[in-house]
Amino acid sequence: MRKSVLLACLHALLINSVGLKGQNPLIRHQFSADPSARVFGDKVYVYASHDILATEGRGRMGWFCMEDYHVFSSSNLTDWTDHGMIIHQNNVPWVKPDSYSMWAPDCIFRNGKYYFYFPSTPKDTSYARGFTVGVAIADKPEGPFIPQPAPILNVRGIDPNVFIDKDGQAYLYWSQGNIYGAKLKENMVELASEPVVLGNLPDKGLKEGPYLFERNGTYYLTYPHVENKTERLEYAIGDNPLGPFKVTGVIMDESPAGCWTNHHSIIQFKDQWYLFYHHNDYSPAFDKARSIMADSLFFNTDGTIKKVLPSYRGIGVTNANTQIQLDRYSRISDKGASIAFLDTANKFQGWKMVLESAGAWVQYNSVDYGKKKLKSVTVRTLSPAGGHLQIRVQGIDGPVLADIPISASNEWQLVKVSLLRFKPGMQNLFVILKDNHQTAIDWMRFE
Ligand code: FUB
Repeated sequence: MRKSVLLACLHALLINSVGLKGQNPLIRHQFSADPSARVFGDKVYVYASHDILATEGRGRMGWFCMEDYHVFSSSNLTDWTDHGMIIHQNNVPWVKPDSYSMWAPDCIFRNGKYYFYFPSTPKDTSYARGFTVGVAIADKPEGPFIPQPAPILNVRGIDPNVFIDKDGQAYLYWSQGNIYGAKLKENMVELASEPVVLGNLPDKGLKEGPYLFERNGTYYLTYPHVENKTERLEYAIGDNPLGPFKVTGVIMDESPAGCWTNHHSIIQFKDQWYLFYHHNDYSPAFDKARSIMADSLFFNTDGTIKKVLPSYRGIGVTNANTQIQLDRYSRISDKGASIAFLDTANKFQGWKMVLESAGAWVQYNSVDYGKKKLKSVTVRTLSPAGGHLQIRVQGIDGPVLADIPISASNEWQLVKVSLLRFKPGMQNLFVILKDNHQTAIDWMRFE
């Protein structure tokens, strides 16, 4: 094993023990992209690609640079574990060494095994002149995954996605300008039919990243498509896993920050549907360094999908006795409320909430206060002129939980006050600035 691979493994083991906290972006210690979320047992696993920044001699500057994959899991959608690197480009026999082209993957369970599908550049161009797709197999969802010696024959392209129908037939989808599909053999590593171009999708504009699922007998083929200038997530429906499909709608509009790609997956977990996707929040100036996000997804009664608006709040419940990152808000006031990086030199430090005029507010949904009476709240805050915050629940005019006068300081400080009352259970949290003294909030926690 190469030294770089060994170091990556050690790094992953360290991260594994740290634990990551929900909200968007979901993964907060490294870039992550192309999430393929899967429900295995009572957990959600996310197989993601891993953007790194190209440097001289490492990848192509200004382009995607991806050498390995990580898998993340959660049983509550709030606490995520990084299981570390599962595949590295230089440990796959057929991948061209140091090609940094480990693009969007997928994973599926069949007959006691986990099959991980990934695209990359083959060293032997007789497989494909660009990308092809290979498989690695494991006994557990987090690996270890053993790569097959050769890629799947007759597949040229990127973004593999696998679907197993109710009758047990498995299908492989991928993209190369168009979206292709073919049946897979029972062994899951060979095609059982000639690839076909999936029909009746938009003719113009790149389509890629297919993700197919079935609900109530309808097959939903979902895919990023460039209708205008950058990708948006669209879907088409059909009666058969290989189509034909009817273009039906948009799942998510183009990234408001201009991230050119989006790539997604859709799962149902404990009666709720979720969309996993990516934007470039930790790298606003370079959209090839992306971060995965997740938001709830809802269907209309006729089976069409309601458009998903990207949020900072994301998914999962936040316990009141953990650090509540208000900058990952559900809503803010039209005036006087904004977010900013805590440290522009290290964006993985995250953001702060900035309130600057009397009446400016932030709403943070789904905080679990539990049953046991909480007595105080601590806020990490910075307020040069000394601001005055108020915490309410249930609404902007709801019961006041705490009044927090902050003394003037140019340093971050921890301010702790007693709660005026306690409201048990799940609540939406509102924080309001009562004066015109600019006040930044890193986090708050109830005790
Ligand atoms: O991550 C590299 C490529 O960008 C993926 O394969 C595409 O789907 C797009 O997200």
